[in-house]
Amino acid sequence: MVIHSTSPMVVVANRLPFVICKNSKTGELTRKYSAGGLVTAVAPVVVETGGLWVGWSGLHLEDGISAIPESSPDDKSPTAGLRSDQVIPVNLPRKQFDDYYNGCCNACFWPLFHSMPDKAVFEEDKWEAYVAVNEEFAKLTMDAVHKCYERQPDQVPLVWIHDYHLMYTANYIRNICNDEGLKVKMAFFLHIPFPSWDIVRLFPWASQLLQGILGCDSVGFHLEDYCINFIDCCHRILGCRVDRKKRLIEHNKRSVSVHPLPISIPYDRFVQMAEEAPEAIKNKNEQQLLLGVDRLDYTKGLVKRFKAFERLLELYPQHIEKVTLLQIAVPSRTDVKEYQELKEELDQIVGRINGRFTTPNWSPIRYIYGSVTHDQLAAFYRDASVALVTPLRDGMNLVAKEFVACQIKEPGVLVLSPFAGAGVTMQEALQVNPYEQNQFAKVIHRALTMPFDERELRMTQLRRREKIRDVNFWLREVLKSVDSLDEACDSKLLR
Ligand code: GDG
Repeated sequence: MVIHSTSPMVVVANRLPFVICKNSKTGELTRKYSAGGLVTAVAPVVVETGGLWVGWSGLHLEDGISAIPESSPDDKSPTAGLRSDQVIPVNLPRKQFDDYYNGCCNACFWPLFHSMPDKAVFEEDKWEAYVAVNEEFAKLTMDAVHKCYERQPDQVPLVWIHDYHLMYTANYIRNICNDEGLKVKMAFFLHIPFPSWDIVRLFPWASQLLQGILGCDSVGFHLEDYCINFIDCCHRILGCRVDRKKRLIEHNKRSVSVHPLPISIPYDRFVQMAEEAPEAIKNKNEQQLLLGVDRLDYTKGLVKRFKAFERLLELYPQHIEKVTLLQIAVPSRTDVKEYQELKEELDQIVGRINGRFTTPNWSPIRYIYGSVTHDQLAAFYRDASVALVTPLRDGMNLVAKEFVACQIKEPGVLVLSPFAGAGVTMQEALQVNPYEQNQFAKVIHRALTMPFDERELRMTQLRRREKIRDVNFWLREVLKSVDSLDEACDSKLLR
């Protein structure tokens, strides 16, 4: 589907839509594309509007990237049309990148924004690295803005900044634009939750952070609740005047609009993959598959999920030899200690549960520490009886949506935590509070034994909603929220 936007779109994200690989012998650079819903949806708009993408290439300053390689002739990915002069790589010294990315983004903002402040590490030098890196992103974004004006002088570029890595970038861009007398539209989208005031104020530099985001004209979150939290923080921490009903914040004599924009998936692409993928499970009639698909991250609640599964086997032994839990845990942030410890804990729990219940013909848990191909993933989604999407906290969670899209055969059941953003709209799922083991086990049992009619009814409703509200719908809503800027925010201050 083509999405029309006249403004050249400049996407600013921690990563480019592909990584650059350097051949250690020849020094040759190539692009490696990793498919994700966001890139699939957004890259074509950047191409179509003659925009640019600013982000980290996967290499460091020490690696000495001279130029961005063009896409290869056989490249069929959504980024194939992105010419090298539409890509601006951010190359940083390794140490600075590490302080910014691991030290501040992953060790501080990630746990804090998932309302797990005890895990958050607050360190001044890491915050300083974050600020410096955000400034570097802003400078390179200005190069992109200049290129847009050279190529399309009559169009005001739309700068779209993504996620918790770049919350301080917009303010810099605004200051430079003001100095140069340049006009840009600026939007920010946060992919993780925005927590309540009581959590945000623990961050020692909270007011600077909020002012950084308020450099934008339009700020988007997955949920209404996250919008409310952000508006509340601007009011209570910065003392801004706010209009909660219209979701407007007054800052530095400007109005900033706030929008709930729940992200989604390329639904039809997942349906097609499910139609084409080979059988995932043998002996399907005798075996039921419980499926979990997550990055290995403490927010995803894997420890509690395994323990609830163990409780299920204790409370309902009829599932022994009949049900298998297949957990795909994709390695993530492997150089952070917290993640290494979690991996060890999970290895032990899986070993213990399998040791306790395995019979000559069956093991209760199949645990893949790694990733599977998209086709395999679609086959698992299609053939699973139950998907367990039970994070302790999650901005949205795309796995819940991908699972229902792929459920093209016998309808299965989605077990969903209300602490995922997806839990707010996917009301026909079986909701479970992952913190309480007995209830958790009972809900899994209910899912495994649910009558066909009820499964079908729930799944049909879930699929209908996700088909309509897919990632293209989301992108159109984002563009609408930016288009409405002129009328809503053109310096009309709150009364
Ligand atoms: C952040 C927010 C928000 C997983 N295993 C494999 C694989 N995956 C893909 C899934 C899915 C993606 O990874 C995971 O997306 P989630 O949304 O579940 O989670 P985060 O990575 O934490 O994403 C989240 C999201 O941003 C978007 O705004 O929903 O709340 O935390 O697409 O399919 N893909 C393949 N093999 C695997 O083994 N190919």
